[in-house]
Amino acid sequence: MIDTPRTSHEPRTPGRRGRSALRNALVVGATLALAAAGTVTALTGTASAASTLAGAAAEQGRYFGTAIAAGRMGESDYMSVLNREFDSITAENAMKWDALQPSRNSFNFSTADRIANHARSQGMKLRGHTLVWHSQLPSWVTSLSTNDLRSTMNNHINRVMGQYKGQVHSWDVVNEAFEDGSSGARRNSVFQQRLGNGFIEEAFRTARAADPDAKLCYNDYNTDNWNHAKTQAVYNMVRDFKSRGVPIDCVGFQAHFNSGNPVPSNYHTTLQNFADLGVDVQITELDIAGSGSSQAEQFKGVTQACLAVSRCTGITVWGVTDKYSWRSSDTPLLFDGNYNKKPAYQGVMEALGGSDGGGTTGGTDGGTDGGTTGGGDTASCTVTYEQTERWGDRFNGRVTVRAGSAPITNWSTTVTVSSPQKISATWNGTPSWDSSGNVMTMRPSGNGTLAAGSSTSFGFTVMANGNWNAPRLGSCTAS
Ligand code: 9MR
Repeated sequence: MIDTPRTSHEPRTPGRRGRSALRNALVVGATLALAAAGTVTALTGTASAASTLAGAAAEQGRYFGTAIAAGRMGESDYMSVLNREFDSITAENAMKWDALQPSRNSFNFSTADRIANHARSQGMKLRGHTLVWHSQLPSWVTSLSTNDLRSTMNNHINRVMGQYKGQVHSWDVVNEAFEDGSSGARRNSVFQQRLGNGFIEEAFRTARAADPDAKLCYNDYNTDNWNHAKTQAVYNMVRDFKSRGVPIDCVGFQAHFNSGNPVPSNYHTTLQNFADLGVDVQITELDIAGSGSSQAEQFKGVTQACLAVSRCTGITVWGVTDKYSWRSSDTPLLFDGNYNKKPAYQGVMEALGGSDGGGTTGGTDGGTDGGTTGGGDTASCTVTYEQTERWGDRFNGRVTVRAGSAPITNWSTTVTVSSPQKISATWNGTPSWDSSGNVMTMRPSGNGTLAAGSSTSFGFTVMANGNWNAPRLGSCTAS
């Protein structure tokens, strides 16, 4: 379930063999789908840039994720932006110790499971945050004796990683174990006090045994500037772990930036130096206080720094919308409180080489920021996906396109499958393809008119080739 990161940035154009395999799959799949579904549209090959964060990041061999709050999962705008734009989820709070083991040996996975199930149903990856952390730690833990704390820490890791085994691509095994400032010292947490420096190593060894397929990360903040003592202290620990064979696969850079702690000019150097130790690096909690073009430039810079480091495998922003950010007044995210794309979004997309994508599902009022369409009387549409049939080697999907509160005369949306999946047939729409063959842009067959609130649907067959993840939908653009 772990994707192997690509180590170069050349476009994923299928080679000669890939192309002919694709053509064969199309012919076979088209025949099968003909029997199953009637009309089959011939497939053509027009290029178009990906129009969502996840789609554009995938073109660069990266994931693009967000933290989500379980309590917001009932909000349709929140969910449609989540499902459209992102392909990896981190639980903002639901997988922390106080949420999962509020009292000794009493585990409660229900909220975290809802998040994990959502990720699975959408074919998204899941990041695990976090196993051992001094914060959001119930008070019963802090009063344990040394031996009790050791077995409790290991038990917590085993139970939680066991619950999500095979689902979490990367776990933050230990979070924020170093002090800020110039000391480079370990943080004086209960784990440090009782178990000493060795608790970090012990946590990683336990974690490796609990889920050998998950990537094991050390995660921290204020480790972005290469010259900072904290960065050096974490680097020295990772170097020591690698030299002694302590299992560590990745380092998470939280990347909470503001004017007092701006994106450093040596950020790329930091990421590259860690990667050179033989670990992946991930940007795990990105948010940047600010607005407008200055915020956009910083988001662009961070994204470029990740793309410049082949072992930087993905970016996670710390929330979907400014209105639910842990520091909302800083407006640090990519979507404003009405789910309009901000200049920061365009900054990330420019770095990823994606197209802005145009319309969003909108919020409750009209979009204001050029590339978006909102509600009101502006033409808009939303898209939803469901799997309709499944066979031993393939499945059929149906996408329903629904007009917003105004009638529309045309629409388009994208469906992205993940390699080695291939879309082998389509019906009730006119598809075109990007150069990878993984991103299908679908437009109406003939008349694209829809009355306000009414819907139409198109369908397609996906040859699974062993990958049963749901396809990802891009934005729906209407006129
Ligand atoms: O965003 C999280 C917020 O909702 C919680 O109240 C807070 C409690 O500590 O944790 C926030 O997330 C933190 C993350 O788990 C670790 N790095 C710093 C994040 C922002 O504080």
